[in-house]
This record gives sequence, structure tokens and C-alpha cells, in this order.
Amino acid sequence: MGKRYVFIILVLCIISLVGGNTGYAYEEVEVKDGGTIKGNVKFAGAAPKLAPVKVNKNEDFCGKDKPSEALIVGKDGGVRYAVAYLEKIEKGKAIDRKKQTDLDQKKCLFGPHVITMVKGTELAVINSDPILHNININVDGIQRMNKGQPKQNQVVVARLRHTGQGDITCDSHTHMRGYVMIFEHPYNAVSDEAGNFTIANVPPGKYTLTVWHESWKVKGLDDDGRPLYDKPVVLTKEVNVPAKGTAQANFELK
Ligand SMILES: [Cu+2]
Repeated sequence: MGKRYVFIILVLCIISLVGGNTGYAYEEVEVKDGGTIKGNVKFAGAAPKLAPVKVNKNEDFCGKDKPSEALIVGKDGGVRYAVAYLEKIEKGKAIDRKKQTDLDQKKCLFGPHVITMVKGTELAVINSDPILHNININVDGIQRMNKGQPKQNQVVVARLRHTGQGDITCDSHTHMRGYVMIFEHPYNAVSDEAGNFTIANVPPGKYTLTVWHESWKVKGLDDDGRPLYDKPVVLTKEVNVPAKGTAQANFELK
């Protein structure tokens, strides 16, 4: 084999390695005897108490500070806003392309704090506040949305066409932060107040299930006074989904 071919193969290998959740074709098929994955994300031990995040603008409306949403631990240690998803599932249930995901800017917070979507579907960004919000979404570090909404009840609809981790910030308010995880496939879920999640109608078989959490450790502030967080926590587990049955997968953050 010539050197040039070795080089080309090497480049292809690197592309496939760094690809992660990106760049593969998901095939929609009719799922027969689909199973369910039920999971739970818990915080091990006593959860740290997070300092509130300082508000730097519109304090009269937003307040002086806001409670941190970076780690929300409920009853029995359940962690809210963790994202569970199957790695690179090749075929499965149909994508609901008409589904619109809502993201509200309300009382100076993004609600919900964490959302998941399938790429190419619509995101409706609402401003429920009587002040200017300017949403910014950076997917894996590349800006994919930047929109000012000066009017109350103004709605902007966008399509996010790239998979990856979307960091949501507001140009007006350094304390505002949210996340959108964008997938190629519909096998993803956000954990609820009790830390539970369900992924339904999975073709029977073995999969790698990943749980992503944004991380709650603040490393400092950037030049604008925006908290800088540590790398997200990513945990994986092999799951075996039985036909018409349920696989249970529990995760622990610490
Ligand atoms: Cu804002």
C-alpha cells in the first residue's frame, strides 16, 4: 500500500473518531417488538450547595441573583436535567419532524434549563419577559443562533441543523445559561425531578447508553462575568434491550 493511501485511511479514521454523535446516517424503520430503557441518575452522597449566580443587568426585574441550575438534586438524590441517549444507533423509530421544542426566556432564566432535539426540527424561542433577551446558541463551539428579542411574548423559530452540545447563553444577561443537546436520532431523554428518564420503542439488542451532565463546578468567570464551568460529566453503560421488555440502567454522579 502506498504512503498516500495510508495517509487517507489515517485521516478517515481520525474523522470517524472525532465524529462522536455527528455525521452518520440514521435510518427510520418500523420497530418490531421494541423494548424500553428506564434509567435513573442519582447524586452519590451529599450534594454540594451551589452559590447563586449574580445578575449583572436588569436587576430591578430579574433580581440581584438567581439560584444556580447547574446541579438540581431532588428527593432520594435524583438529578434533574441529565441527558440520556443511545450512542450511534443506526436504525429505529421514526423522527417526529413536526415536533417543535419550546424554549422560554422567563423571569430571566431559560426554561427548561436543558432540552434535547433531533437535528433539523424546529426550536421555538419565546421571550416571556418585558425586557430584551438575546439568545446565543453555540453548538460544539460554533455559533448557530444569535437573536435579540426586545418585545415581550415575541417568538422566534429556528432550525438547528448540526448535532452536538449546544451551549445557550444570553448576550444581555451573563447569569443566563442553558443547554440543548442535538441528536441524529430520537433515542434521547432529559431526566426529570426524580432523576428518572425513559427511552421507548428501542429495537431489541445491545447498545451503549450515555448520560451527560453539564457539570456544576465553577472554575471562574470570563471577561463578561459569565461563570465558566468544568467539562461536562459523561458516563456510559452497556444495555441489553429485550424484545417487548425493559432494561434498567442507573447512573451515579459524584
Ligand atoms: Cu437575557
